[in-house]
Amino acid sequence: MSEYWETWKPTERATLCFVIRGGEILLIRKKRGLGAGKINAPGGRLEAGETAQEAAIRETQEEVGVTPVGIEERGELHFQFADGYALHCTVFVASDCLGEPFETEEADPVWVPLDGIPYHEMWADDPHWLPGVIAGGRFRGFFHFDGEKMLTNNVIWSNK
Ligand code: 8DG
Repeated sequence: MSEYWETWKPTERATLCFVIRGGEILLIRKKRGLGAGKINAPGGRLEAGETAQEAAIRETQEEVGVTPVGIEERGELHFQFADGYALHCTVFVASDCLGEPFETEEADPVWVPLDGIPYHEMWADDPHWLPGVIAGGRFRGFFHFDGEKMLTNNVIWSNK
């Protein structure tokens, strides 16, 4: 890993929570905020005093009305944007959720078959790590973006 990332500090911290159950994955069409219009997992920025896991659960509840269960941390994303914004994002996978997802002001939920993930509607880095996460892997990813354009990518997988 380059010296650049060793000294890198995020401006903000966020989470993503992928509920994967019965061959399907719970995704959202995000309606507002960073990445509006894109397909993503539920998630968002940490509030003061919250752990990443608490934020992942809260954001999933707020965005699509379900509570993820069997949650485990599977990766860390490091995003450096050209305008200076730096975002750290912890990636969680949940094995189930309580309740039925419903549309909110923030997001429209959709269950997608694992072999039909719409990467062309997602952030450009996602195909570099989401397939490995679905296969059970753990990773750290490091990316430079200029707006929505990915400039560099580096994903490191750890042994299971
Ligand atoms: P808001 O309510 O304050 O508007 O938003 P929030 O929910 O607090 O934060 P957000 O704007 O939704 O946070 C950005 C979300 O997007 C957060 O979950 C991390 C996620 N995200 C990025 N970049 C990328 C990316 O490249 N890939 C994926 N899959 N997710 C990303 O910010």
